[in-house]
Amino acid sequence: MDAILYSFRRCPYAMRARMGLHLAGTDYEHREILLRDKPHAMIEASPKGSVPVFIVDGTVIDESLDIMRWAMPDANFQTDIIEMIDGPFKHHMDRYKYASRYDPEVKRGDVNLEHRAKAVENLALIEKTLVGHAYLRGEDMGPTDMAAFPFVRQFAAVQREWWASNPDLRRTQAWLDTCLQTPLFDAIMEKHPLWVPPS
Ligand SMILES: N[C@@H](CCC(=O)N[C@@H](CS)C(=O)NCC(=O)O)C(=O)O
Repeated sequence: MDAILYSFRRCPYAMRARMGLHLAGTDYEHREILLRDKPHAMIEASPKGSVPVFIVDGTVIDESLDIMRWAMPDANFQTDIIEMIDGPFKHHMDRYKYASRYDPEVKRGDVNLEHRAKAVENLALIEKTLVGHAYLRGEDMGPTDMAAFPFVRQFAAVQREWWASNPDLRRTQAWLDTCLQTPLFDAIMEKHPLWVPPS
């Protein structure tokens, strides 16, 4: 099998893809890229220009969930959670974290607390799902945990003290900490040098 992954270390979509591929024991060439300087070879394979892009035996898979499905064909995703994370949660997180990109009146670096509150409302689904167990579907990390926690990690990192002290998200906080401490997460956060295309 001949496989290549274009990836960016801190991208939550790329993280979920790397977790799937790692668990499946897939042997692939890791090509670390910069979002502001995407290699031609990646754009040629996937003109939409987002990471991750996985190319396996000539087939291009350029959606993170599809890469997870390729790596874990038996994975049974909790679709209500995935849709919340990729839909409204991501929407509100971006507007909370990067408020100035969405409103010219806002100073760079300022956050939007209305969008933060909406994102917290979205996370109530995770908080509720975690009642009685450490992960979203029991005592073992599953595909939905892997697909979701990189985004919650990004959200938590915007205002760490606020996140850690929020009484409405106690189970989600503990779940995130547990996910971050897994050997799987360590493995996929290994640093790679930037890929230099052959000249
Ligand atoms: N729906 C895509 C979204 C991937 C995505 O948006 N990745 C971001 C990085 S986290 C990206 O590459 N954005 C393009 C850019 O910033 O130029 C997937 O699930 O793979």
